[in-house]
Amino acid sequence: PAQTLTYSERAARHKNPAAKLLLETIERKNSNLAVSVDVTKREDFLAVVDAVGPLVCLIKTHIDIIEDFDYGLIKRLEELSKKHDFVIFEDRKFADIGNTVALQYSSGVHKIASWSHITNAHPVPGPSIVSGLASVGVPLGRGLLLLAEMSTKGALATGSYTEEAVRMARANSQFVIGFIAQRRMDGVGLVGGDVENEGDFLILTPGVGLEVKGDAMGQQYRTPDEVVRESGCDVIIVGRGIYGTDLKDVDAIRLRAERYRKEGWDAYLKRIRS
Ligand code: BMP
Repeated sequence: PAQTLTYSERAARHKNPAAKLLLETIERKNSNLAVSVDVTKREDFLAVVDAVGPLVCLIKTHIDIIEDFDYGLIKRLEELSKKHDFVIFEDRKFADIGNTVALQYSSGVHKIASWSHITNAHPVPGPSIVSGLASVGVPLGRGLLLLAEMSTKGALATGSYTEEAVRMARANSQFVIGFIAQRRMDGVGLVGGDVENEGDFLILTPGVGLEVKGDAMGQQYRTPDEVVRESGCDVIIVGRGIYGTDLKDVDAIRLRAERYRKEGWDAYLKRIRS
């Protein structure tokens, strides 16, 4: 099972270019840390990305919250991605019919498919959301994550919904590279199948924090060790725990990123050695 393999062993087995790139980047940088840069001003966004860039495998964006967005920001983000060697994941959470999501992914102000290596979707519309996004993303070598679970209190993505999400991924594993989830999905919803030969899905996990257990709006946090070692997830996604409340203090941001990077990496080393 993928859980006991190294990231580079898994990179060699993947065909999807985005999955390969992410796994190789994790190994090269000894970092399974993704930072979610949820800030609303372009210059703050770029400053945080530049500060944490050397320490992360991936930068997660919510590009639609940037108030002074123009396409030049994408060029700057791509330059930083090359300079610091990280993958880009636009956390768009598509959730509409195939035709609409294909347009939302390719077009509009943000043209997500043209710059984001990875994006994600809610499985709620059924398999047509994957084929709609694949029509745009596959020719560009992109990868898709399905939201199989969520980190929030009272989330509805549980039980048979989660199982169906995993089945949708298995049926489209050239484009669906993994899940946003809280645990490994190996064998989930598999009826009479062969768990040993289960495809290798990446698990990217938000709801990670070292200082607090949650926020006032339903978010719930676990530690990198709980997420990576105990639950077998592959990438920790951290937002406020790293960029904090003072966006000008880039030294403090960098220090927090290094702390999470080390905790996430140590948890992975413990996992593969156990
Ligand atoms: P923070 O670490 O500040 O709580 O941010 C978490 C980030 O991960 C947010 O960008 C949020 O949109 C995202 N996220 C989440 O928190 N839980 C999920 O289940 C799925 C998410 O994409």
